[in-house]
Amino acid sequence: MKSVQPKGSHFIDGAYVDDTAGREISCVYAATGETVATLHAATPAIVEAAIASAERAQKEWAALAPVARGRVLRRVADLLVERNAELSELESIDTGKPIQETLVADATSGAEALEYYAGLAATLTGETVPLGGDFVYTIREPLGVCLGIGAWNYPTQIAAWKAAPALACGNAMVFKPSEVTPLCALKLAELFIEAGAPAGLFNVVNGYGDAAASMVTDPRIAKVSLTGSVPTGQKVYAAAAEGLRHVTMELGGKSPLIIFEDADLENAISAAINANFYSTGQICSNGTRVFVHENIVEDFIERLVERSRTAILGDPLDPDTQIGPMITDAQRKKVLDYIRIGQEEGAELILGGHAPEGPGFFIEPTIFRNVTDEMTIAREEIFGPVLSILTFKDEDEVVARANDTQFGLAAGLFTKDFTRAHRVVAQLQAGTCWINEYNLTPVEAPFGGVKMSGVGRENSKAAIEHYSQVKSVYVAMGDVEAAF
Ligand code: TXE
Repeated sequence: MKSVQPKGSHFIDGAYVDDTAGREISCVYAATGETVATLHAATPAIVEAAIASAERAQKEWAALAPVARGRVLRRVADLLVERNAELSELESIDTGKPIQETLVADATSGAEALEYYAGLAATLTGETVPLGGDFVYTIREPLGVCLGIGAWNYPTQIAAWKAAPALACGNAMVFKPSEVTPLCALKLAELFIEAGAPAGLFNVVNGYGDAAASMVTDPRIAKVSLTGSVPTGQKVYAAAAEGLRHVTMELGGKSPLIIFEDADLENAISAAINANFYSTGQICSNGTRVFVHENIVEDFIERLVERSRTAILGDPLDPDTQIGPMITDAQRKKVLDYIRIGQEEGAELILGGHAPEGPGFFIEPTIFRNVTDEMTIAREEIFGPVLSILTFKDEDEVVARANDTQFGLAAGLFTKDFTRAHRVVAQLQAGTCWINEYNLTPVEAPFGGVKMSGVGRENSKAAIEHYSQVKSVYVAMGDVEAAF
C-alpha cells in the first residue's frame, strides 16, 4: 500500500500542522488491517489555533461580495471533479468502500454540493416588508464560525455537505472528522486554499470525541452540525443548548422499505440491494426493514437471494469489487453480534451471516426472513450488510408498523398505484421518502430526519435556513409619536 500519510494531522490557517503531544490516531486499511497513516489527536493548543484562525477568516470572507464567495466554492467543485480519481482512491483507503462506489458517490457528491451552493451564494438576499409608509427590510446574516462533526461512512461527502452551505452564507467552518477516517477532509481543506479561499475559512481538526466536545461549548462556535449516532447526537445537542447554539443533527435510522403486491419486482429487488448492501450497509438512511406483501414474498426472496449471491467481495481498490469490508474490526464484531441475536430470536438466516476467512473486516451480505417487529434486528440500527424481510397483508397495517420506531430518517415504497404511493407517503414518519427508488440524495432535495433521527435539514435551499439568521430592520418614515 502506498503511503497516504498526510503532512500533518490537522489543516489550520492554510497549512498542515501537528502537535505530537496528542494521542495517536491510527488509520487502518479495513481490507487488510494494515496501518496506512498515523496522526495525533488535537491538543487544546491545536483547537485554539483552529477556532482563532476561523474567526479571523470568517470576517474577511463575509465581507466579500457573495458572487466572489460563490466563485471560490465553484473552483473547489471543479478541483474535486478534476481530482476525482485520486480522491476516490483515498476515500476507498480511508473507509474500505469499493472504488466503483467512491468514484461516483463521494468527491463527486461533494462537488455537486459545492457547485449548488456556489450558485446560490449570490442569490441570498433579504426582503422588504411594506407597512404603509414605514417599512421593514431584512438582512440574511451568517452565524459566524460553525463546527462540523463527521461520521466515518462518508468522510468527503459529509465535510462538503456541511461546508458548502455554511460557507455560501458567509460562515467559516472548523471540521472534526471521525477519528476512524481522518484523511479525506484534510484533502478538501487543501483544495479550499488552492481555490483561493482565505486561510482559516475551512480548518480541519482531527481527534476523538473529546476534541469535538471541547469545541461544541466554545463561546466562539455559533453552530454545530453533527452526523453520527443517536447517543452522540443527544450529548452534542444537550451541550450546544448551554449556549443556545444552532444545531443540525443527522443521526441514525431503521428505515422501512415497503414492497406492495403490484410492485415491479426486479426494480424493488434492486432497491432492496442498494438499500442494504451499498457501502457494506454503512448508510444512515438504509432501508433495513424490508416489508414485502405476503403474496409476493416467495418470488421476492428467490430473486433477491439469487442476485445477492453474485455479489463480489474483495479488495476495495479492485474495480470489480462490489462489497468492501466493514470500517473497523469493532464494527464487524457489533454486526456479527446482531446476526447472532437475530438467529437466537428466531429469524431465519437465508444468506450470508459469516465473516469470510482471511485478512480484513469483511462480512458476507446477509439476509434474514421471518423477521418480526419486536426482534432486536428489526428495532436497532445495525450499520452493516444485514437485510431483514418482514411480511404484511394490508396498507394500514404496514404503515402503522413502518412508523412503529423511534427513528424517522427515511422510507421507501414500491407500487404501480400512484394514488396509493402518495397516500402512504403522506402517512410515513420520515424526513426523506422515495417512491419506486431508494437512497438517492440529490443536493437539490432537502435531507434530514424526524423523531430521533435528527433536527434540521442538509442540502437544498432548506440548509440555508440552518446556516444563517435574519435581521429585521424597521425604518420609520415619519415623526415619532409619544404619550407625553
Ligand atoms: O459514531 P459516533 P461512531 C452509528 C452506527 C455506528 C455507531 C457508532 O450505528 O455503529 O453510530 O459510530 C464524534 N461530543 N453511525 O462511533 O460515536 C466522533 O468523534 C462531540 C450512524 O463513528 O456518533 C465522530 O466524529 N462529538 C451514523 C462523530 O461524533 C463527539 C454514521 C460521530 O461519532 C462526541 C456513523 C461528543 N461527546 C455511525 N462523541 C449515521 N446515521 O449517519 C463522539 N463524537
